[in-house]
Amino acid sequence: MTTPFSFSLHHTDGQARTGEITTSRGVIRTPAFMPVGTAGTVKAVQMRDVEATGADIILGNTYHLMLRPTAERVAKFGGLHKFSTWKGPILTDSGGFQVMSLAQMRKLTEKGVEFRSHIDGSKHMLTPERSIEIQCLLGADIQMQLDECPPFPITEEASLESLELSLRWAQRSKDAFADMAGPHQALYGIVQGSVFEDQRKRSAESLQEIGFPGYSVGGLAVGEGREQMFRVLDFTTPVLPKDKPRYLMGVGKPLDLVGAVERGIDMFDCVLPTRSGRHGQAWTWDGPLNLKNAKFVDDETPLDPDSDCPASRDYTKGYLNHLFRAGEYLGPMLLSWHNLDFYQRLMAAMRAAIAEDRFAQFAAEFRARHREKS
Ligand code: PRF
Repeated sequence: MTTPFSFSLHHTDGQARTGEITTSRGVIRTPAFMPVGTAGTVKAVQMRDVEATGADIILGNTYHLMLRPTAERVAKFGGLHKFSTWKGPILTDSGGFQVMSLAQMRKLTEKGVEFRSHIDGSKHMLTPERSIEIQCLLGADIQMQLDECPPFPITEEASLESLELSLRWAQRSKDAFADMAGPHQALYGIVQGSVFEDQRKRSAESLQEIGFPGYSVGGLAVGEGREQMFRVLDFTTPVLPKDKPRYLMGVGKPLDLVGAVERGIDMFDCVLPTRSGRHGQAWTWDGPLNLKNAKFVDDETPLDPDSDCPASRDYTKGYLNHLFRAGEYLGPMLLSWHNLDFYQRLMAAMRAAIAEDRFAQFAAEFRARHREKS
């Protein structure tokens, strides 16, 4: 018997919550950060090393995998878990957001979104039903409804129209999921509504009428800025059910994570730790460091002697500086690994602070120490 999907809330401290999501492939401790494994790989980091950082779940992308190597081919290999060697749970995004940011030609209709591949220009159609079919072929444990993430800024009228479309797609996604998936899998609805309070409320309420085992907050971190994002979360999380996980999509920097956890978010994903790691940026308790900077040439200290991650503990900043200056592959590999480790340690610290009713103090201390400009 496979374990059905469930969420249990262990403790709350203000709006911040800690708990566990149980899936047939393992437990996800929340608040959780999901490393992004877009194309079936967490870029430049081996799965065993991702696991050793303490990540309980990774994210995969419908859009990239449907184009290459195709969902059908992944299914032939036994699904994305076997194909990639990641044994824990996998969450997949539905594809609409990536179509809008990456595909060459896009035509949005009631039926779905038609687009041309950014890889070879071939034509494809993604409907709510096809997105779920692909996510099932991949074997995703947590799946996303197809939605439209509108650009920012957007007028109230255009946002409402987009939101209504996403709600109709939510129902179609749920119907398709009921036909194709099992009780060990879960489908999340995605709250949209840009920065408009009444629209966010309408979205959250309508999604709850359809009924989902988890709720994502989409349409944020699209250029509105941190303060606006926090303001939207301030009125969005209170209208979501307490007993279901809440996932803030595509967020963010460490200070975004702390502020969003403070506002009741349970799950995150972001390319930042791996992407910035590939470009020479290391995230630390004190803030980001640019390891390419000449000031590190003779620095004989590691990024974090207290970590048990080899990338953080065993290599000097001077060596990392050398790797980036010499264009060596190991530079991006080590910094991606270090950044993932730092993100997991930040999440673990937040979970412990919530469990011990000292989250406000933790957040204040973190904000006092963490400087975003290096
Ligand atoms: N919708 C989906 N995926 C997403 C987003 C969204 O709004 C965002 C917005 N930050 C990131 N990824 N489906």
